[in-house]
Amino acid sequence: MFKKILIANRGEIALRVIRTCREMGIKTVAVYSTADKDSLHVKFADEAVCIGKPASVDSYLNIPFIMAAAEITNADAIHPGYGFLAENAKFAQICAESGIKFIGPTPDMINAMGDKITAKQTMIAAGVPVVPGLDGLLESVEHAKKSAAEIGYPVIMKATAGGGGKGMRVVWKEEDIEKAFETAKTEAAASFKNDGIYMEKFVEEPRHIEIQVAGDQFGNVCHLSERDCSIQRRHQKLVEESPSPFMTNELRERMGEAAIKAASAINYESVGTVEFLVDKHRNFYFMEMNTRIQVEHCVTEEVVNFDLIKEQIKIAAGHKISGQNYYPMMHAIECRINAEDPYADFRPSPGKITVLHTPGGHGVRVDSHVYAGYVIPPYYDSMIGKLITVAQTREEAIDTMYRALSEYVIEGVKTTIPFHLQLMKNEDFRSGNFNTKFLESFVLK
Ligand code: MV4
Repeated sequence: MFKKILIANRGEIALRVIRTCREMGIKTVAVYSTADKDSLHVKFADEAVCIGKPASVDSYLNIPFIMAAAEITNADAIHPGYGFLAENAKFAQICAESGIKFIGPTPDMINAMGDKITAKQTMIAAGVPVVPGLDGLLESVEHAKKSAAEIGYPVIMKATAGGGGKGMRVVWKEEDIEKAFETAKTEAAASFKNDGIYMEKFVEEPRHIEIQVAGDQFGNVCHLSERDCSIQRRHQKLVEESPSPFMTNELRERMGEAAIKAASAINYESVGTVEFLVDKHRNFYFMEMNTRIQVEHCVTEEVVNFDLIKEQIKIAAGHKISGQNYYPMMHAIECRINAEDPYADFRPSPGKITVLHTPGGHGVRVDSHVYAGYVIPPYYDSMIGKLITVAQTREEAIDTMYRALSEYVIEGVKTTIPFHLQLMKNEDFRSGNFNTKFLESFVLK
């Protein structure tokens, strides 16, 4: 087992990793930017190294500074958390070359899923359902028109280097193809330095349901059931839950098997997530695979009663997994508490938390790095923390969530709590009647 892990991240996920390391008897090294010198991840780690200025490119994305911090502290592994360098194949490669274990998949696995056309072709070969569409890049406007006519409108254009929604264009009729093709290409080139675009059928009003998987270094892969992440706004998830209210035992078996096929196709090692679009007829299609631990991993931890970070570290150290799948025994919901003003288009609201009272009690978990007097810096994402509730039924988990949200007191910054309070009382949400378009028509009172 590792003796000392450097956590190349900040905020709640850095704290989350430190907590598990402490339980496992592993020493921890925090890295931090000058903007984060008073952060809890710095205080709770055994050692801490300042790696630069506030801007991410000068600190949490600066590979040479992070590697230097690992070397001077004699860390034998690096946990990347999510975001920042978590899916950076070059970083994983440099770790390997430096003899420091990257706690995650290999660079080849990251690359196999990082390019979306490659990933889709790999999935087709593995027998995982994908959205019908063009196999390869769009070569020209004419090619796009011809492909769309074959696929049938509506179609969607996506960047092969994209993911998470950037550079996508939905096209409903031929006369809009040219403009969509040009803007998608320009946007992809600007965002990803790769202007490759592909096309597939646009699935209307889909749900976003993802399957948590784990694979070890010996070729064993298992799934840990699903999370429903359909409550999103501009590709930012706000609420996640497990099990999905749309799930059936039969669909879970089929999606679980497909997710295992997806991960096995790239000999996946570590914990990861296979994202699917699910239409109203319960047809499901591979969307992308996230080769990292995700923000919403906690809802899975609560329903299968399993520490995913511990498993991730053990797998990186060469531990064999049982190969058995895990099924939800409870219902868990997670609300992301962000320093944003839900009444002003979710505009970021950084600043000092002057008063803080955190909810507790039966069935309540709070994963957060903030405290009274903490200043949320404007340089990073605006997450204050995650509020997770767990109960025997979905209805009880929602009621516990409403109660816990009501107890939360955060003064000094605006938060997404008023949004979540209203959502927990929304009849469509409560009855499980929602998809990824739900928030487009949600009006905050
Ligand atoms: C789609 C789609 C409909 N049809 N692909 C958005 C993020 C990126 N990973 C893929 N996305 C979508 N791909 C086809 N063929 C709809 C979306 C989509 C979406 C997906 C999941 C959650 C929220 C979403 C919001 C808008 C669009």
